[in-house]
Amino acid sequence: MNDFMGNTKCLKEDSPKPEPAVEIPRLFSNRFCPYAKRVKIFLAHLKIDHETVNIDLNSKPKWFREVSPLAKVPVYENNGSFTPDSVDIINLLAKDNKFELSKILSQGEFNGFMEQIVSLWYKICYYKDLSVIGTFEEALKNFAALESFGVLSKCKTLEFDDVLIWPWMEMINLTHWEVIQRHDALKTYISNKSRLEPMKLTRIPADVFKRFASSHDFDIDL
Ligand SMILES: N[C@@H](CCC(=O)N[C@@H](CS)C(=O)NCC(=O)O)C(=O)O
Repeated sequence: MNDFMGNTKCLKEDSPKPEPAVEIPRLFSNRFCPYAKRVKIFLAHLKIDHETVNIDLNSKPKWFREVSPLAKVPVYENNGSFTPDSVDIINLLAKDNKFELSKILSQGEFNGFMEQIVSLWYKICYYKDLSVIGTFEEALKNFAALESFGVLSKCKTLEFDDVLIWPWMEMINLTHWEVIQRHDALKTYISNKSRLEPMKLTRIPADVFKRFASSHDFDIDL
């Protein structure tokens, strides 16, 4: 797995708390967390040098709630302040770097992606509920048919929507490659966006993802 994701073992229940980040910002992360990956994609795009501290989500460090009140990754630490939540971190980075965030998908279309496609995908892949496969494929097909997604899929540049949806698109392409192949807009999307540098830097190799999905070992291959 590319080192940009931070190929260091996760801190666990008894791991000591790291000293405050002084020279460069720090991301409390996890190599397999799609929300952390959103932030990694944006950090790569902005070329922001940073340190990565991976957290074991099965055995969280005792001090973790001090930096993350909901005990979730990602959390961005910079100059003594801690920002949780991928969207809040991305907005903060955009503001600090005077980066204009423009969207092609409407808020409703984006929410639909998260509420239908992403949640059904978790049901299938994590909870092995195969009864929703038909509904999942239908939702993906409807998303692929959106005019705005057609526009997004043809853009060969990184758009704000990509930062938010790519981590799941990448995983869906790994787990449901044959469904992607049946829809031109999805195929074009994967093909165009996987060529972008931030996507290359944060890529999960298929074999590593497979081993993680069957073991849920956050330190797999390290
Ligand atoms: N809304 C948060 C969600 C973050 C999130 O759910 N992260 C998961 C890992 S992918 C997590 O830390 N889960 C730990 C837990 O819920 O105990 C964001 O956008 O950053």
